[in-house]
Amino acid sequence: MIKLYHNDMSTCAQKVRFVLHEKGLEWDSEELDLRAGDQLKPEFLRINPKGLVPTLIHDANIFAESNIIIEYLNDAFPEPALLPQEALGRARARAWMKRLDDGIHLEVVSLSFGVAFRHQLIAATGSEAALEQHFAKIPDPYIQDVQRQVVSLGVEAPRFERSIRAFEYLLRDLDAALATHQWIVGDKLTLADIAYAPYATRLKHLHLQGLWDGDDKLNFARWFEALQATAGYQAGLTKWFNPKYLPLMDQAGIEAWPRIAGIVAQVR
Ligand SMILES: N[C@@H](CCC(=O)N[C@@H](CS)C(=O)NCC(=O)O)C(=O)O
Repeated sequence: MIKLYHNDMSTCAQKVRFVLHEKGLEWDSEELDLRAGDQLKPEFLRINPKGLVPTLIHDANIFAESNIIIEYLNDAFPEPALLPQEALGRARARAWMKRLDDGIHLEVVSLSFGVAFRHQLIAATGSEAALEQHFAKIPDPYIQDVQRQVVSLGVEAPRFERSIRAFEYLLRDLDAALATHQWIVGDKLTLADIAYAPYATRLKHLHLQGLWDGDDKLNFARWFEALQATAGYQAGLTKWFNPKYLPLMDQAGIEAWPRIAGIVAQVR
């Protein structure tokens, strides 16, 4: 039996649901409301002391960390294979996935909260003191630090500028990788494509298509179109898009774009 603790719009949960679909697996859903702080309640912290989704339980074993979870699912349920058979392709896919854990994930937290989710969090907590109490309860010190910086200052936070630069460099590298093959590490969809799907999607939801709309990232644009058309993307991501979040994200992104375009112009 597989049970997934997740959230509809969580980037890390999106990739796990994508893989569950690709593998044709049945799973039980435990959805957490992250703005209401479900992830910080003692009953969930007993399952994942970091207070993060996704968390997966399979045969009474608990797995945290989305990249570990999707590799586990790929090993435990080998068909269809979502990593190349040969060593080089596997290493390349893992290198791309590691880049998410090494920094890009924190940058997407910075981007999402700096542009949009800060408005929800400020409204949900209601006062500076309650907001600070919320931050102090986040067990992961890196996520706590990023949220604290960008929730108060939004797109003007110094931390925010770094996030935009990181995404500009990432999209450049992805575009170069995609120049010679259809998917990130070859001509078959792999865990690398699935792991990056939520990050491209988050940029789109934040109305930041300007990051790749020009002539310089056509390979990335083609890859993202193809990815969105897959059944796994629709089952793992589209089906779960929260209609209450999308207008806020879109509108906040439109308002943030002039500041973001200014940062991008400095590094292009
Ligand atoms: N490195 C972790 C990151 C997990 C993570 O940051 N999850 C977010 C949702 S994408 C979360 O649970 N956030 C809780 C919060 O916002 O307090 C992974 O890849 O699973």
